[in-house]
Amino acid sequence: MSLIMTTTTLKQQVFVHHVIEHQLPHNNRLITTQEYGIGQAPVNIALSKYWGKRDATLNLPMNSSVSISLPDLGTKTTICITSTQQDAIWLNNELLSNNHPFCIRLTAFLNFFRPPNSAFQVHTTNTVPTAAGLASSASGYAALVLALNDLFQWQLSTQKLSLLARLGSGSASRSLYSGFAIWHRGQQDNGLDSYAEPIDTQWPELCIGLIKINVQQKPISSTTGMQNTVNTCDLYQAWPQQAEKNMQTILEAIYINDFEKLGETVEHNALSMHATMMATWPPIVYWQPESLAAMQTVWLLRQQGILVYFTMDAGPNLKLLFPETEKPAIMQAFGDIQIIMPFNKN
Ligand code: 2P0
Repeated sequence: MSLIMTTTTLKQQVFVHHVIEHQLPHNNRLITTQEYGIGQAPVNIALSKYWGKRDATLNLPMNSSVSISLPDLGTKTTICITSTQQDAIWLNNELLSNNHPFCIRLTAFLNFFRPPNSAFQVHTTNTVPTAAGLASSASGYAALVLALNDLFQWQLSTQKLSLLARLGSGSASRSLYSGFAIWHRGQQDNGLDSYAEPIDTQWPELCIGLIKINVQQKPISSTTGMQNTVNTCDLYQAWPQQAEKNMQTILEAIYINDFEKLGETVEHNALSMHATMMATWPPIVYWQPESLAAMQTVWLLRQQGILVYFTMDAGPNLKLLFPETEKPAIMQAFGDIQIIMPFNKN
């Protein structure tokens, strides 16, 4: 067991070393830092999903994925170095105990960058209203990596920051960018070619609607859930190929602003991912009765000629996609909805 743990850690350390190269702290090298570092990053919603790892140690995905970031919803993090014994981590202005799962995961990540005999003080605040029911590990690790880059003055490229964020949480690789982003699956075992890049196109009419069903902690984490799916779901064999195909279609739709093509593929992709979750053993069902009711409302609206589609992640909440022209109809059908226009600057 300890041998496995050691090998695992080494593999990650080698990865980090390759990404940061000479900027990493060494025992006999003076580390220059700013007094503190700041980072801010948006949440992102996958249009074509990441579900399953080809390497769980380095968070290397089975398939590429495409996302849209939501401006103004995300995480802001400040970090500094202290001479105390242990890291001190504040989440939304609350000091967490060191055995809190959030701290354990964060501290393990910070170990890759820790100067000798030092601890970090981290203040992280989610600008995602909890009511929106959006996951924040993606924006969280992206903001943390940006804050570390600022603290240590690494001056890394965004592509390299995306690699580091991915090590913290796969979907964080996409949260370094505004607008659309593509996270490349990569081919190499060392993980150096699995990073996200921005897609240089805008879609000003595109609206994302957040429908809150339930914001309680999910029954099973994405990390565990996707590993169980890979290990026990026979349907999963078809997933990586479908996901790559869906992603190509979504990219085409984005480039030519074909809303129907985008919506159909996004919704099909999400439901296919949820089918693999349900066919996992023990089963993973993130849906609640209200999730299905909201889906049925979407399907009914489409029958009435309204252009609206949904996507869902590892939770019961729906995210709607629709063009601006459908806003009044959507607001009428779903009272409690938060609408975001990712490319609308006001
Ligand atoms: C996504 N999800 O593409 C998919 C859709 C959830 C469903 O990325 O283990 O929190 O930290 O790499 O990134 C959630 O997975 O998992 C996720 P880890 P992560 O957005």
